[in-house]
Amino acid sequence: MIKGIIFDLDGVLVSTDEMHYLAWKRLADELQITGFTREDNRRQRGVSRMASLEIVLEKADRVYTEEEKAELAERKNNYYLELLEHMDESAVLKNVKEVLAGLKERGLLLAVGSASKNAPVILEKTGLLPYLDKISCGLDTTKSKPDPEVFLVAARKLELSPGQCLVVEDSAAGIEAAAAGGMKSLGVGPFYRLLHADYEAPMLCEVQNWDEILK
Ligand code: B16
Ligand code: MG
Repeated sequence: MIKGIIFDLDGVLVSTDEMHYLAWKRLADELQITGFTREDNRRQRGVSRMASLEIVLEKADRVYTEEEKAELAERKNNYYLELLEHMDESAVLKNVKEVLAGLKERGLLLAVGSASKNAPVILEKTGLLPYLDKISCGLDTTKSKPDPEVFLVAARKLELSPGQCLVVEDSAAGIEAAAAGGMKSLGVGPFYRLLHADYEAPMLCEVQNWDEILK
């Protein structure tokens, strides 16, 4: 029986994907990388900052040193943080707070399992913190999805076994990570049909079969 739910953040609870895209695009433009597209950005969903940078640099016409890559990742993050400054509760996806409150009422433990090192800031700015029992994010982990580390850390913080947890994700890397960690998954978001999750819905607020999913 499911006792805890681990939610990915970007694309599941809040909409930050456009801000990530704009920040990476600004960096790509500065590097005169012309072929960076929204399709490339789709592949960046759920993967770490450094892995996302590698996707941008696939189309570069030169090789970058590790030192240069660290600077580029930091530069992108600064652009992203500039965009986050304007973030507020309006970034929360439709009816997410109501869904979280309903799940809490059922007695479930709720956590975030996000690759983002900015997860605590985002949760604070959007008013989502009070709805969550624990946070596991890029600050707690060294391996990025599809490695299950971020979800295993979340389960440990909730004091549950992986089999007692459900992961809600919008990325292929995240669904793979859930399976690798021995957790059932619910795929949501624009690509939900492509994710091969155990359960699926276009958005969190459109999930109809919670009884079946949580049994
Ligand atoms: P940061 P999630 C992920 O968050 C994003 O989907 C992904 O695009 C981003 O590269 C990653 O966080 C790292 O974010 O640069 O803020 O540390 O979907 O796992 O909540
Ligand atoms: Mg995501």
